[in-house]
Amino acid sequence: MTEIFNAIKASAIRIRYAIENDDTGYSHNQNATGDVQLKLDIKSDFIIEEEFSKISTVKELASEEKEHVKPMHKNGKYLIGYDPLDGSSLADVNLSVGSIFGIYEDDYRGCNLKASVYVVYGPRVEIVIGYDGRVELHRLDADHEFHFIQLINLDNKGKLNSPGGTQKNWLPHHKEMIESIFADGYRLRYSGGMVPDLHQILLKGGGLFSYPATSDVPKGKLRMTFEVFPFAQIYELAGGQAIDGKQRLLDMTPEHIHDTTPCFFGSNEEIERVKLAYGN
Ligand code: AFP
Repeated sequence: MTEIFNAIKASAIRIRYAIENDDTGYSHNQNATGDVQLKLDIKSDFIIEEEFSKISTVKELASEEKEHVKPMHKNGKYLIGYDPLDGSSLADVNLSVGSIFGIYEDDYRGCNLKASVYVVYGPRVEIVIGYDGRVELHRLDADHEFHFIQLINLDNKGKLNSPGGTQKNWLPHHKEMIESIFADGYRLRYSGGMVPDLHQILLKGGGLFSYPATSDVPKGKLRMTFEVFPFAQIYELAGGQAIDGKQRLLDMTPEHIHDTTPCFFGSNEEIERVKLAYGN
């Protein structure tokens, strides 16, 4: 697993350079979800694939930017689902973006997720690794090396509320829950990039990130394999919870690698409020 983490670190350094120096414009292509791809999406995907191609334990890649899985080494052990540059549309307004990785065995079910990693490309480049029962924060230093900074743990109750989805399309019980959380004094923190938004809640002691079912997008926007399951694992390892409104996200099975799901990530008290609002 260490060589996979090292490949992600090598990719992060190359992607950070691309973000700072390459064209942030749109390509003429669409990904499997129908999003028009940025040149940075394609470049980031290429970098990651190139770094993983050097590792014999990687059996297969499933990228948000590719319709189908890509075989790598037939005797490999791990399947890697990843979003090469999540929130890439924020890069051209100089907001933080990220890369997200789920390292699976056998298939892409939440129960087969063995490790989760995300990279935040912000004022600093940081990597968070959820593995072996803990969540580690590493930071890229001037020597172009990542150094361990701290373990990450969520408080039982937080102060931040990060509500995604088009508000005019929120379902009534969701709207009521979000408003009640703000009425209790929680602070709004939402950039439109799930990586920095979820990273902030983890590092600031907790709260709630939600991207719910809406009247126009009943299955939610965020993808299970590449985005939701890795963050679900990291939030659970940090002492929080991750649900779809009713069930634990990591108990779910995607029918297709690009399947989406409503998702809630947070500290325990906030997730209990979600369960109540969603009729559990
Ligand atoms: P892009 O990758 O298309 O920029 O979308 C980012 C994202 O998938 C995720 O990072 C955000 O949490 C979510 O979309 C924001 O969606 P809204 O723009 O609908 O709030």
